[in-house]
Amino acid sequence: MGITQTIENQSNTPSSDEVSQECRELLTTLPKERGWRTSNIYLYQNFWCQPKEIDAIISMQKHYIAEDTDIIVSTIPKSGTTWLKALCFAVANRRLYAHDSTTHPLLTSNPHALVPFLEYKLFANQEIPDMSRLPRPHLVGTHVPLGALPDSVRESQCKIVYMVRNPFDTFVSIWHFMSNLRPDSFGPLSVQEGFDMYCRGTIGFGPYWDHMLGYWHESLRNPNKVLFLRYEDVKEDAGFHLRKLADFLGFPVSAEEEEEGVVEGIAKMCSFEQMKELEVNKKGKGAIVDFENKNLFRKGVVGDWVNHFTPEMVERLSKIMEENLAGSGLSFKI
Ligand code: PAP
Repeated sequence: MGITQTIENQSNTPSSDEVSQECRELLTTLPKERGWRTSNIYLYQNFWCQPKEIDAIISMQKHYIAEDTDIIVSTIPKSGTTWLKALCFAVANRRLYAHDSTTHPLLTSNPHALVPFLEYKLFANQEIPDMSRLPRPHLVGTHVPLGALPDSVRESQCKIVYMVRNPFDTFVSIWHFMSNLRPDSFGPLSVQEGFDMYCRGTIGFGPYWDHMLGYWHESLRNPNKVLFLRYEDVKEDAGFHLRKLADFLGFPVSAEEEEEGVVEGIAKMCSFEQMKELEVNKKGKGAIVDFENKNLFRKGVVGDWVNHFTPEMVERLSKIMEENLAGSGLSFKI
């Protein structure tokens, strides 16, 4: 990251070994804005993205063919991706790996390593993975808006599990994350600056209101295709939502599993408190890209925004959400 980042900083365009020729040419035609972690982000197919991600997304759009049994875990960054991946992996693989097994993969691997991102891992760095070599059902992650996923996602029977989070907490989480991972040469990012970019939607995969509305509307139209979960609801009653997830994925919880406490066991294994303390999540790195996994575990609570927002920030973001979500039926309790 270090060297290519420096090149990018200097030239304000990605270096030739970082993205494909096709992507480099495309970038010259796209609207651009200042980025949080890269010099620029670009508006590709109506969402904002970093150059390397655009390159991988182009490849994913061409080469990923969703199968009927695939499970796609989708989120806006910092909406509970790590948690949702853990829950989906544990539920979908519970017959292979018992939640109370001392060798459960979630005890030694970060969820992002078990449910790889299409755009950061599988199709990154101009690689085309041989999906047939991955264990089935394929569990993959993405931050890409619904409309930009390949047609096979809509045309196949594959399932999409989406998690949304209150945008106030999501901003706080993104700001902390970006402040930790931003290259030193960029200088610190003030809350005001980050908040302004967030409100304008110029963050990776933003504007987030379009992102959430895309999946929201599809979940209403086609509830067997998209399961729409809220971070706050799952926090409040993980058991209820785990049962819902198991039903949705086609592996309902049996009476025997209920007796064995499987649901409670999975909820506990995937809880913030347990996952944060695992060696792989304290010391490991590289589960998504080349940063320490500990950056994915901060507070894991609902409502931390009250410690960071001024009344002006509350007013501005509330207005944006009201305007953009009006009439959709999607709203957030603040
Ligand atoms: P990503 O999009 O980069 O993968 P993501 O996992 O969505 O990140 O977001 C991290 C947030 O989820 C952090 O929130 P915070 O900054 O408000 O604390 C992180 O603490 C939280 N998180 C991670 N794991 C869990 C978990 N098991 N349960 C609940 N929240 C979690």
